[in-house]
Amino acid sequence: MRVTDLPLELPGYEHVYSGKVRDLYAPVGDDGQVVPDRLLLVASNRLSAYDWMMSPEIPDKGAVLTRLSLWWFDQLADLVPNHVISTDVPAAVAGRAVLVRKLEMLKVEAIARAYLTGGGLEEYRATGAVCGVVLPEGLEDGSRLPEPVFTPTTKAPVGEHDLPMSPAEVEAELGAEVAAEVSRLTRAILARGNEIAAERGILIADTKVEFGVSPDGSGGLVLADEVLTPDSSRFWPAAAWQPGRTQPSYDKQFVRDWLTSPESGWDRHAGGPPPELPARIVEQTRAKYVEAYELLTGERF
Ligand code: PZK
Repeated sequence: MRVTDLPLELPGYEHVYSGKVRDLYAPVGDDGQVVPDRLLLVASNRLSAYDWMMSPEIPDKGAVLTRLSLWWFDQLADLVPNHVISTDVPAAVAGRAVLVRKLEMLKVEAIARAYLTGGGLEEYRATGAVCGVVLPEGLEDGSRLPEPVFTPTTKAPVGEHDLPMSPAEVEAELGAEVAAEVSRLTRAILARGNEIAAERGILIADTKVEFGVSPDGSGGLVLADEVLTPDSSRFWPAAAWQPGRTQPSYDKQFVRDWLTSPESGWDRHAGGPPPELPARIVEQTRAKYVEAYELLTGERF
């Protein structure tokens, strides 16, 4: 978040932490004490591109992503339990916040890839494998993988980049049994996501999920955070999919195209901040988020 943006004052909650696009609050009980086992997860309308926060914000982005994530939790409920308790939240964040169980979060970013691009593509070009999984020859940017591959990373602090973790590092962090379960579930979530999305014109190239466990040690892995949103995943329009080039991004393409066009006047390699987005680009971007929600869920936003 920009240092100029103060956290919201939410009655009955204390601000705990802000990431680039989401904010965490802790509920405060009638006795004035922080409720130890719950958190309020708030999705902002902030958008980042080329590692910069854009201004202005994208209206309704937080609500679209929150509703999409809740819908996916339902679609995945037979695979894994999730952290959601309630959508009864303060009016100031209605529709873009959820009350969740506070978990002990695993210190691994659980990523699975169904299509090859980004860091996975770089590793494949250098070694022929991704995260220990040997892949067929001749794959290109955007190629579909034979099956989803688990490619975990470290959780770096805000502003730093996550680093790939080897299977041995994940086992050292989680133990062999939990590591295997995280891998299996992450791949199953992406496979289920793609089964559903493919019928609706969207490919999900890769996704990052977060798991936690109950602090009392009871029960197994719980799916936390947001799931299968355009912020946690690469969504590609299926109609434009064409291996061998960079695929258009479902949500950020208008922003990226404008920022790199002469009209914006911005040189992203010069180090300075990007200019304000024109209203037209903001509205087109909002419409893409809404379109993804409506296509996937079959419901009007
Ligand atoms: C938790 N994050 C990432 C999210 C941020 C950062 N159920 C949970 N229990 C305990 N911790 C978390 C969760 C969840 N979800 C998630 N960090 C901690 C995150 C939103 C905003 F700034």
